[in-house]
Amino acid sequence: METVLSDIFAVESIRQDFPILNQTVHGKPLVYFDNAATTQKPRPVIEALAQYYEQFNANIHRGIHTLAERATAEYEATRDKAREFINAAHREEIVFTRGTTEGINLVAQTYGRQVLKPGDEVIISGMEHHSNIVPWQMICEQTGAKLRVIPVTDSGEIILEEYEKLLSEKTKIVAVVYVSNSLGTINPVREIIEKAHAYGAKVLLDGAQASAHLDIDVQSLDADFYVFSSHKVYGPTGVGVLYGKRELLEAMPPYQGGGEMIKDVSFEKTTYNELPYKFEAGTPNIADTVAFKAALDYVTAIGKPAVGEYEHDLLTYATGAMQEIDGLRIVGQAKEKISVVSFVMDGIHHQDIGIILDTQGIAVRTGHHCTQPLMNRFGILGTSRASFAMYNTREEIDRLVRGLHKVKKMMN
Ligand code: C6P
Repeated sequence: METVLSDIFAVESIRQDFPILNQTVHGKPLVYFDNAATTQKPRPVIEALAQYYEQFNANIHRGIHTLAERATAEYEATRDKAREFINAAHREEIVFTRGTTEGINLVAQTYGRQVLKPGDEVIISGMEHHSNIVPWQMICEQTGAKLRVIPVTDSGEIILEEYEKLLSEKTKIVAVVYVSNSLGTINPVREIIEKAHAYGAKVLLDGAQASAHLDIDVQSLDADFYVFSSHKVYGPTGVGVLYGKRELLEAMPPYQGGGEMIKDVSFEKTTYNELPYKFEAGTPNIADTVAFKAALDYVTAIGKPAVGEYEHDLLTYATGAMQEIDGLRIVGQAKEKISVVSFVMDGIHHQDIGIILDTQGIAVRTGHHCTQPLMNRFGILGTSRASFAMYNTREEIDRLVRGLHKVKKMMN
């Protein structure tokens, strides 16, 4: 008998760690294929959250009482874990944010505001999420800089030769997505960074989709900024990480003013706190940040290479099976992909696909996935998107395929 990866990877025991998976939707066992939108949470994360509120809820960095000290220690332990998770050199290079979106806005409004002058250029790619488009549009409008866009091929890959043509002495910032949420494309970010650095430009990587699937090493990539969200890495919503090289963060002005980000305040003058607190004004999302560590520990314990290999098997299996469906076209056929399959079906609106699949207990995302310019590039309004995580199985993909046949039957 053929041995498949799912026999080796302990998917059944992993599934036991995710209580939400054990339910029916419309009378059918839930198949959760909306992992690119947000991942489900394993029991250790849920327990860490409850434990925080039951045992050591307090404000951090200010109190000298026992609970405050415990809360501070746990919050800061997440910073150490996040540093390790992306292999940053220093803990103070890890700034907690609300998520990827806030991280990009922070860099645009601090570093961007500081360096961009009229005539300067910011380069993004044609497959960016709106979070990595709009903040740059805003800062370009505010500073007189210009936004340039790297085009994308029909298979959903960045055209590197076009990128090289866009680069010049005017380029100050390159902001690109590591992995596309709509297509699954893994971009050649090492090359993108190298080429930008040759012109003295700094590079921000949107790691929202990469962080749960790929081993991240910001030092080896030589990324200047790297942002991601906890909720896409099996952690709670409302927390994210901005990594920045220390010398860049040190030279940047603060993002928001308030408590915690200061050393001394008088009505005449305020001196700002040291890194990373300079960028963490106000009481942060302590509980979710504490529980985020449990998520990072969980993923680390299973091991991203094993997860990546398993998910790649799911991608190959799903791609093969879905391509067999008459009238179904996969959008995004890059050579390097994570486990995302975006597709359209002849004559059937993506929303109808999503609704009918939901009646089968199958959760997919439909629409433009916050990448409207990319959808325009492909001449479509949106896609249906199945995105797989470490707890998904080949059997669930079989259910998706059967569900899609049902969609065809009902809509034709
Ligand atoms: N993409 C999706 O379904 P936030 O919302 O800040 O956690 O992440 C924003 C974001 C930024 N970049 C990329 C590549 C993303 O995929 C996302 C979130 C979700 O595809 C929700 S639109």
